[in-house]
Amino acid sequence: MTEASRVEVLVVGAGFSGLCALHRLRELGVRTLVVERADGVGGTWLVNRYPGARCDIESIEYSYSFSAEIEQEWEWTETMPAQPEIEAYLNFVADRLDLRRDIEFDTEIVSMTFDQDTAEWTLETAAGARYVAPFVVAATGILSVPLEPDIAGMDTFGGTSLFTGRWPRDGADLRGKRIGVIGTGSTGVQMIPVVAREADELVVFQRSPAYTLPWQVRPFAPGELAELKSRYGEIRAAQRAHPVGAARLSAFSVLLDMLVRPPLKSASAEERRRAVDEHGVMGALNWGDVFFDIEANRMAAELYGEAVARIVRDRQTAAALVPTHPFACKRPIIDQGYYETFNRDNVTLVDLRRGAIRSVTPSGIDTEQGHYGLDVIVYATGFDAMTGALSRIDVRGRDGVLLRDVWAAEGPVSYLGLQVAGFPNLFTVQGPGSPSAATNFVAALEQHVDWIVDCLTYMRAHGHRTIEALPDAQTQWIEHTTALVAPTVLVHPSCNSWYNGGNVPGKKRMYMGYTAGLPEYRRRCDEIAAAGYSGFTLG
Ligand code: N01
Repeated sequence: MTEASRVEVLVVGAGFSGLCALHRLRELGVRTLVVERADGVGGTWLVNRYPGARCDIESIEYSYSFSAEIEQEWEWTETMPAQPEIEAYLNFVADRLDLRRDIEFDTEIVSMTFDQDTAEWTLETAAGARYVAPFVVAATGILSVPLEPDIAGMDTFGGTSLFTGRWPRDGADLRGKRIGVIGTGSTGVQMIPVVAREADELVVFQRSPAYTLPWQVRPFAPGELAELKSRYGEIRAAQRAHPVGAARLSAFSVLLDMLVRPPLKSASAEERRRAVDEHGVMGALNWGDVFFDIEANRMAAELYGEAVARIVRDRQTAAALVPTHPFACKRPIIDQGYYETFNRDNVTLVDLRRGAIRSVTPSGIDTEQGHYGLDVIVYATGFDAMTGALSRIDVRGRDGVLLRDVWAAEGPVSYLGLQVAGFPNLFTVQGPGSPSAATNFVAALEQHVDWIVDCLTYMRAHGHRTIEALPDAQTQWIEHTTALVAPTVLVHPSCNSWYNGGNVPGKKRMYMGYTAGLPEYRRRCDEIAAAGYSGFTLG
């Protein structure tokens, strides 16, 4: 057996979270190593390089706040950054902070085992290398495990099969081809307008239509970024105080603003019509009761259908684009010309609710509605979110218990989204039950990393070697996070989203976000730390 490398903290993953953790732990003087499966930094922003990939939070907020120098030196070109720019930004950060010397790339962890006697984790890679560390920070990402469907005949396709979650590094030439896209979540909605412009023919295979709001992304005007940078302190302070960790316009802030809007149910017919006349699909959904009242939500969906029908010329296509699941149960989507794309002559919508996919054939896709000949099939079919990455690793905690078994039996439990009871010294950045994907991911991960760094500082100062979440504290936390969403449509039985595990066959359903906002979450985390880490046992 090969000699194990020993460090104090092993960080798994070199995406946004892992890079931040490495930098902050180094500042603390902790010997830290990052291991990363891919050959570069960036995590999900390295591999999701499909055409149109873009963030839906503004660049100046979807970026690290820990370095004033980096804030000033990096030049964003657009209000909302596209994937290549985010990838370049993370490479810039890695170089600027000289992070690469402590990152081992092409290193895939397949098991992590906690030894109760030595209070250390041993991690093994796919290639058989071993690492031993008292602490592990799982910066494994919340949307890092693509869900690839199990459709009969997928491997028989004679054309090119592409997966948005592992898009070819050098891109794919889609010009002049007949392209089929399966999936109309955020990814599909982003890529469909872009692909339609390149393709000879585009066939969209839609199982669930999306609610999506039109958005204008634009390059910064001359001097605009410099002006924003000149008051970065103020911008960060506003972000910190904002429930979603992004105070400027974002997909989340639009939802938040809706909460304080008047109820749809008491609006007059004239008010409803005017909302759609003046604000289109946005006007249809922009009512305060749609989050809490399923009937109001259904009424909003009806209005939404009217708004879509004003954009999409073909009546059957317009009707097929109207969702039947509750608005807000899935993540808000913003788009650039999505509905207009269906007015193009080279675009066809296949509504799979009228006849499902039977199989992939050597020449295309066979559905109950007919066969579609294709040169390329793109699978934009989502992720095994939040728990997917750690469930694919054999994570063995106390008494050899497997983390994936705990989550399969109990649901995605966690205390604060930072630790799971029975898995001492394993910190999960953006674990289930934390604000993570219900907020600006970067703001949320910085808060997690800060908390972990403070916790390790405290443990050092007090001579503790282990920290472990207590089962009772974990249960109470889950009860709290679950109670927050109980009165909302987020948990309605007709809502199958990755937020509640409903998109993965067999996954135990539980809403995985924390919805009281980042400031409230930070307050609770800080209070727990100030009380000597209540709810944890320190040894
Ligand atoms: O995944 P999704 P995504 N046959 O799960 C369909 C982030 N993100 O990759 O709903 C046919 O939302 C599935 O249909 P259904 C963001 O957090 C952010 O699009 O299961 N269809 C659905 O339409 C987002 O929420 C950005 O009926 C199948 C689609 O595939 C998250 O990533 C951009 C199928 C999956 O939608 C995930 O988005 C992109 C099958 N067998 C992503 N299996 C931005 O920042 C699945 N589907 C803007």
